[in-house]
Amino acid sequence: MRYAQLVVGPAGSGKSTYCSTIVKHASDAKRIVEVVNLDPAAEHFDYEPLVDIRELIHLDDAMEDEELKFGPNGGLVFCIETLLENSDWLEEQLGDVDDDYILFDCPGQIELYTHLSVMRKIVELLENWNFRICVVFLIDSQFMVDGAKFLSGTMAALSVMVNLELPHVNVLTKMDLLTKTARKQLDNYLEPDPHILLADMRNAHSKWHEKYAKLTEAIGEVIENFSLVRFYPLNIKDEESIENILITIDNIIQYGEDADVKIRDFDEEDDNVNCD
Ligand SMILES: Nc1nc2c(ncn2[C@@H]2O[C@H](COP(=O)(O)OP(=O)(O)OP(=O)(O)O)[C@@H](O)[C@H]2O)c(=O)[nH]1
Ligand SMILES: [Mg+2]
Repeated sequence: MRYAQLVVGPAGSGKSTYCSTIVKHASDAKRIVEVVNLDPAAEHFDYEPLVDIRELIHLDDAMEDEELKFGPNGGLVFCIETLLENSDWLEEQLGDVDDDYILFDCPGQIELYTHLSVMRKIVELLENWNFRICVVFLIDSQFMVDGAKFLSGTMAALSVMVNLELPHVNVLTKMDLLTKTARKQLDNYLEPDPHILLADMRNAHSKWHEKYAKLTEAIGEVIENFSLVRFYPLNIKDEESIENILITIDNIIQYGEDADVKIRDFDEEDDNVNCD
């Protein structure tokens, strides 16, 4: 068995930072976690990728092509489709290492996960290659601190769940940036309680709420009754917070239960540092 996290979420939600944070945290525990960059437009990340889609195709290739003439969003979908057409390339790059653990750092265009089928096809490929996958949906906690935003973030998380049909963990990123008041407000929502949400939206006296109060209420109840959506806060400055997220995901993909946990001999590695 092989293990993977598909790291998805809106633009700038912290996907690449999450990947480098998990790699660093894991390596401190002498555990090997690799990252694959699936973002053809990535400009910067703080990890050494095992595989980089930009070596196959860069967003600029699609946008600057005289015939294709794609804009950034169409170009991105084209790049992921190109990756699918070249699945042999990806398979070869990933190798065939039993019990490995890979984070897939995905692009930030939310439509890739909510209604297009390209990411679903990537998932099918990975499953065929024996990966057990957990989707990690990241959302910036700063956009979740009032009732309406929380509801809209929840709906985004739900549509990813429904579209990708995989075990799923929602993570609230950038907790270190929240003020005390915002953190308190967010705590009310972490175990989603439609009553608190509704009270909050009622207090907002918005026209939308007046008109759609029943809809908001119904959505809130569906979320609660089916325990559909839960959010895990992540503070990358707190090792315990990182560990909690990792343990949660490991349990979901049953990592460590039937895997020979990979441990790297760091002393040996340090003697052979390759600085190219
Ligand atoms: N303080 C703080 N900043 C963060 C955190 N996560 C991400 N950032 C910052 O937020 C910005 C975006 O982070 P990225 O990790 O590049 O986000 P991304 O989701 O990979 O972005 P795209 O790939 O462009 O969609 C960067 O400036 C990060 O330094 C966090 O947990 N805390
Ligand atoms: Mg990124």
